[in-house]
Amino acid sequence: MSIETNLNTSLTPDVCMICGTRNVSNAMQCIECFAPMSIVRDAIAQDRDPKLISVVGESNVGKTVFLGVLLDMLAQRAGDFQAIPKGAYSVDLQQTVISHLAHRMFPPKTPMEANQWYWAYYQVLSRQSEQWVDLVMPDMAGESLAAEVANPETFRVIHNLINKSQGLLMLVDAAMAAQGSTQPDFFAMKMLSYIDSISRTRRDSAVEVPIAIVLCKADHCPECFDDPEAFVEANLNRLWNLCENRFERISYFAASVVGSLGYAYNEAEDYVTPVPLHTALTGILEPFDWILRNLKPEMVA
Ligand SMILES: Nc1nc2c(ncn2[C@@H]2O[C@H](COP(=O)(O)OP(=O)(O)OP(=O)(O)O)[C@@H](O)[C@H]2O)c(=O)[nH]1
Ligand SMILES: [Mg+2]
Ligand SMILES: [Zn+2]
Repeated sequence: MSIETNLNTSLTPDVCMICGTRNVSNAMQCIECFAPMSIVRDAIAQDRDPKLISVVGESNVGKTVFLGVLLDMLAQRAGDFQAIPKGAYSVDLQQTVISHLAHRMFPPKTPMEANQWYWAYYQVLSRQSEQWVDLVMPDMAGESLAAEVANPETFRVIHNLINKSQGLLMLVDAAMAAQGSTQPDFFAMKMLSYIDSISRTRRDSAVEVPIAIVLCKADHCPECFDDPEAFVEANLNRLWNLCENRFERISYFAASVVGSLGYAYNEAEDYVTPVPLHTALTGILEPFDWILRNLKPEMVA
């Protein structure tokens, strides 16, 4: 059996790009971490190593909605970007999110099991830099992230994904923070200290991976659009201090997907569901644009 090697990519067919496990040829998903094996094959066909960008944040913060809408904007040539999905699997997340929003619903919660996550592999051209970048962006479940952060290395796929990420978008629930809840502040702190510990950066130097802190659901507290950093300093002060002390490349953004929300009450089951009456995308591209301009040059082995 001969192993194909390539000049411009360090990838090998049938070896998972995320965890390095060798799989049987033509496997659909990695047996170890469930990443779609087509990512490796597509990347080898492109003859370029893809870069990994992860969207992190606790459950219900809005990761799936944000990523789905972002991919859809890129595919429609929003801003300075042009993007091409590599493989039909890359379109599934954006299709799910957009078709739910078109029916005035939010998409369902992401299951904890990694074999059910959506992955997107896009070739993105930034017209400003005139460079194509290949990006892999998985949609992780907030509960799995929380489980891994609480007990590091129990959820290997998350450990590998964060370790290999060349840029991170950390979503924080601005609406909860504005109401005085300390939960988003504590969760974001835990997440960042986890990233700090796996980056194995020495005490006297700061973590290099670029992290965009994105204040989500900013439609509930529009003041965060004016000055996202000031909002974080005032309402998520623990997070702000940690960013200042330990991280080299941090930037703050505010984002919202909905223009107006309604609420539907289910009498039989006694619960209220938010209904996105119309979508108004604000601040979605900016953090992505910043990450692309600040990507860490090499993957951490
Ligand atoms: N007001 C407002 N609500 C939002 C927005 N984006 C998401 N939401 C709400 O947040 C909920 C959760 O969004 P998801 O994208 O599923 O959250 P998630 O982070 O993927 O959650 P997990 O899959 O459990 O990790 C949605 O059902 C909406 O109710 C937004 O821009 N504005
Ligand atoms: Mg989700
Ligand atoms: Zn794997």
